[in-house]
Amino acid sequence: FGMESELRRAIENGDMTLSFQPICDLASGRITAFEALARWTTEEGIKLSPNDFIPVAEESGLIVPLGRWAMEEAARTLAAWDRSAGGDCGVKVAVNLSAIQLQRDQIPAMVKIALDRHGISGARVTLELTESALVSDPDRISRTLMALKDLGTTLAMDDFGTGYSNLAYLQKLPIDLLKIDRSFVSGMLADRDKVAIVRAILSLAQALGMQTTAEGIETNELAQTLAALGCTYGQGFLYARPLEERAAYDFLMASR
Ligand code: G
Ligand code: G
Ligand code: MN
Ligand code: NA
Repeated sequence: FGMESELRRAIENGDMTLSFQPICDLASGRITAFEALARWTTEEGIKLSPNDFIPVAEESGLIVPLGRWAMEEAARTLAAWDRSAGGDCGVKVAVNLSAIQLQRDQIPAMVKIALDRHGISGARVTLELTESALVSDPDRISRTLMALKDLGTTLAMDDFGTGYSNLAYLQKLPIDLLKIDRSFVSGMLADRDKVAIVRAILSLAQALGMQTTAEGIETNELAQTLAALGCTYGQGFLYARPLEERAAYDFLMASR
């Protein structure tokens, strides 16, 4: 079917790229990581958003090669930034993992191969999972996440609060960080219900010994409020939009 074969080709011929959006320590403003976000420019020059093609990739199973490509490309980019910086460039890279990938691929082996190929330590990588990854076979997911922790990676729960949150289960898994979904963060200064939800997530994270990242920060006031509430990291247009590889590196260097 059309989009499927085009997607397969895009992965092979370089029409798929990664953009990088900075994640900052809210207290210091320092960039601590970049989230790698897939971008597809079709042969007709149309830019497709992951929201358009990730679902297709998941339904067709192409999320497995796409996910491998993204991990590989993220590790390659970090190694290139380190070389440019003449050593550890000082940031992590965050890579999104789809629930379907976790079911269908040998994720720890896949991640290890990409890290080894580019000489990147697992401690430099955050893996962003969604709550939907946790609904299937608890024992299997638990083993997979433990193996990813053994590689030294940080595990983040993406879009937290929007999916199925089995809190008892969340507490048993080696999750390091909750990413508070943008839908709760943006507009929260004018919405007491959103503030209540964000506070509840922050206190849950604290009780479970997890760090937090607020997504969708567009104003300084919001960044300051979230920092005062105890949120660890922030991400959003206030800091930068997702940037191409080179622009992200320049942005990082200019921030130091
Ligand atoms: O970059 P943008 O906001 O358009 O991303 C939309 C969604 O697509 C985000 O929720 C993001 O997590 C997801 N996404 C982006 N890149 C990847 C990827 O490489 N793999 C997976 N599984 N999801 C991705
Ligand atoms: O779900 P996930 O966090 O993986 O998605 C990240 C996406 O959110 C990126 O595609 C990015 O373009 C988008 N995004 C990042 N920061 C902001 C922001 O401050 N405002 C809005 N509206 N979108 C954002
Ligand atoms: Mn994400
Ligand atoms: Na998100």
